[in-house]
Amino acid sequence: MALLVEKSTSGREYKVKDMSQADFGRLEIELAEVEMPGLMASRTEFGPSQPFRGAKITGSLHMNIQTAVLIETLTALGAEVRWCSSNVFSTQDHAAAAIARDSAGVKAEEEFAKNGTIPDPTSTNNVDFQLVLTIIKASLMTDPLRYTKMKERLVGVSAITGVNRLYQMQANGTLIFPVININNDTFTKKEIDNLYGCRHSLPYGLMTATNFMIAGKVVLVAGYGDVGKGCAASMKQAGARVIVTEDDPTLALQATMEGFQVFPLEDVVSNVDIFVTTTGKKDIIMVDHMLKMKNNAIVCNIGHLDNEIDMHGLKTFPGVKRITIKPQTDRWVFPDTNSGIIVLAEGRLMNLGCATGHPSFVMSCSFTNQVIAQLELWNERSSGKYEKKVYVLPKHLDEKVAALHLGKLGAKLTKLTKDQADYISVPVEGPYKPAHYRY
Ligand code: NAD
Ligand code: 9W1
Repeated sequence: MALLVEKSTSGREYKVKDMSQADFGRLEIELAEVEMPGLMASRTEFGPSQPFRGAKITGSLHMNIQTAVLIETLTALGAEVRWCSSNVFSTQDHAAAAIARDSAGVKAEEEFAKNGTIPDPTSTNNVDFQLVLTIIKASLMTDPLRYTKMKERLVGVSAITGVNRLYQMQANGTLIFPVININNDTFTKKEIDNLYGCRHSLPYGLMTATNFMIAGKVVLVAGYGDVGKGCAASMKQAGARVIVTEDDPTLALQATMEGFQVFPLEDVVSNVDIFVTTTGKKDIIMVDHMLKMKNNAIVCNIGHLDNEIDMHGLKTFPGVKRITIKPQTDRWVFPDTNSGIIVLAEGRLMNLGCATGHPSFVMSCSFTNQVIAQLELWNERSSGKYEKKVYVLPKHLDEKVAALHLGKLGAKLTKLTKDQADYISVPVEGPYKPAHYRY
């Protein structure tokens, strides 16, 4: 495969699919900017002092419109940025083109995204690029420490996925840089992304896939954590009768107090019109359940990867027929009954497969955490504050990210007097922790 790396007028290298989409990308970036107030407020607050002057920031994340606004926030604060798409399917070519043209080195080539390896130099017919690849390969053979040295210059990493692996590296002493982890211990990630992101994109995905009526139907939401709460809330609002499944009695109680019924899947499987999994666990809806479902029941997952729905059991069920209505919407028909179910996004996250993921406002909350974590790591690079460990974002920065999003929504905070602030009527520590602290 030919891999042609080009250079923009300012000398940045890029590889994108279609440079002619840059103007379209710019227009959608401008729409997203207004919806990403935390990122824009960061530009206003930090831009003038150029805190990232001299910093080289490199990222790997879905190269889409929201990420483009993140990249341009980092450059607005003085950083030199290079980006690599993390996934071929999530790359938006117009976003990549606008970034390559205007802001940052971007490599959205499929080869690296697919395999995570440096391509074989002979795989390209671009002589310059062959040379670069050959040099990298050769230096890896003769000087394997080269990249270790590079890593030692690293100031730090802000991470949102792969966090378990980073904790393992910390435990066995192989972590060679500080990490700030923006995960489910961060309120403005967990509560906004998981709850409100999914409350928004579950109905969007369902309507895009089939546009079946939701009002009056029976929807089962498996799991009543934050994702489940968002899903149950939007289905209720759309007029569905919602059943929740839970194994945690506190959350089961909470679901009932919100007016939802709580039953095990087995008890209700033949009465449900739409199944949504949100548990983060595996093997939630198995092929034996599917056999008992109503004709054209919708089965989808908005929880963890593709582990919640038994796609293997379905695919290998003797005599089952798959009818692809359109990409991401399949009707699976069982042989004896001729009754079928509709599986969305092949059992993977339906809000990404059948909808366009979280809205910009939601991503603004997550990404503002990234900016603040990067600033913290860079500002403290010589103070010794951050050792080669994994840190969570301190609460005051979480609060700062939330505060940066209030203005756009017309909200104004109450200020406590010093007296009020010092007055403590309830103990702050207790055995109870909200669900998201139990990870
Ligand atoms: P959470 O831990 O708050 O909630 C999961 C809930 O499922 C818990 O309350 C748990 O008791 C319950 N549960 C576990 N096993 C169950 C089972 N077999 N039956 C019924 N209930 C069960 O987690 P969360 O924040 O709600 O996230 C859930 C999953 O969604 C995670 O894997 C997360 O990574 C993913 N997620 C997806 C998106 C998206 O856009 N699709 C966004 C954020 C998070
Ligand atoms: N993230 N910009 C796929 C996204 C994969 C993805 C994932 C989002 C966004 C949940 C973040 C097919 C963007 C991202 C577009 C896309 C996520 C996993 C976003 C929702 C979370 C495992 N998790 N997210 N927008 N892929 O919507 O960055 O198109």
